[in-house]
Amino acid sequence: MRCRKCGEPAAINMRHHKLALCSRHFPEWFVEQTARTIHKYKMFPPDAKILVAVSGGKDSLALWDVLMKLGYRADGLYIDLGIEGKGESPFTYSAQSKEKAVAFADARPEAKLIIVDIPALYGASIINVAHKRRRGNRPCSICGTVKRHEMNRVALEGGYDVLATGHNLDDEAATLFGNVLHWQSGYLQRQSPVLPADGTGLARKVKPFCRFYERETAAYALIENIDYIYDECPFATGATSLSHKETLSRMEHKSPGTKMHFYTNFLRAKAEGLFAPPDDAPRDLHPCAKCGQPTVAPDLCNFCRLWEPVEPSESR
Ligand code: Q46
Ligand code: ZN
Ligand code: ZN
Repeated sequence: MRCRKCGEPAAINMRHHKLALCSRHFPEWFVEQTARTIHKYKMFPPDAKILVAVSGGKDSLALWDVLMKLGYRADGLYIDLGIEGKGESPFTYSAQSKEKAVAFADARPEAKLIIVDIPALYGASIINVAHKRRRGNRPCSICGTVKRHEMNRVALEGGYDVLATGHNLDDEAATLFGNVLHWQSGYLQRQSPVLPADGTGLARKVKPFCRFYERETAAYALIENIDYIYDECPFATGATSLSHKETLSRMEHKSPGTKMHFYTNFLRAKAEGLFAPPDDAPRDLHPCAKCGQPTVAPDLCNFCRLWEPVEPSESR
């Protein structure tokens, strides 16, 4: 297989695009495609101040790298959740992923990395909190609440115009697949590469890699020598989203482009009014009594309630 642009041996063959590229032309194409996605979905203007959520994984570090190459003012945010291995495992997921994010920033003089240390700031890791709430084996929903809250907090406090995450096409197609399987119409309405700031304290959110397959972001990270954490969080194993990814990957193998069509046709259909929220959809959001972030809960938001004493009903 030869590069379509120069005829040198190809580093990657993208069957769905009918395009093979070498290790020189693939990164160029990848950066250009990101710029096209940002433009296509009107994600942010050239002078936007961007906060990139970095986990130490390939997608988020590659996104930060590409945004800086495109000349954006982009700072990184690493949230240290205090996740270690499971059971007796010596693997320390948070420590190792933080190391990758820090090394990435240290190697680039223009990169500013903000680190939020959850145990230091709030007095407990998400695993401690999950144990306290009797959800030690399944901390993901607590973890998601903490990450969303802290990303939003830092974006607002830092005066960022937009919060960018490294979700790729495989992530988005798997989420869509799960939401369709259960006809989660609320989630389907909100699944979008751009969520606007809503004026009530929610930062604008964008996913500039939403049209890249996971193997493309991995290839970019590899070719550009971005050192990232290969291991997944120990709690990711067995997640439903992984089995959805496997199912979609089998379909993709038989019919290249399946994931891309599934996701992009959904976005097109939604733009034409499918799953659009009714104009009078009730949104009873108000500021949390403690942190001020918008919530539908009566008093404290889900995040602030995590740090409150455990109710007897929760510890049963
Ligand atoms: S980090 Fe957190 Fe994920 Fe680990 S605990 Fe679950 S949600 S799996 S993306
Ligand atoms: Zn080439
Ligand atoms: Zn709150």
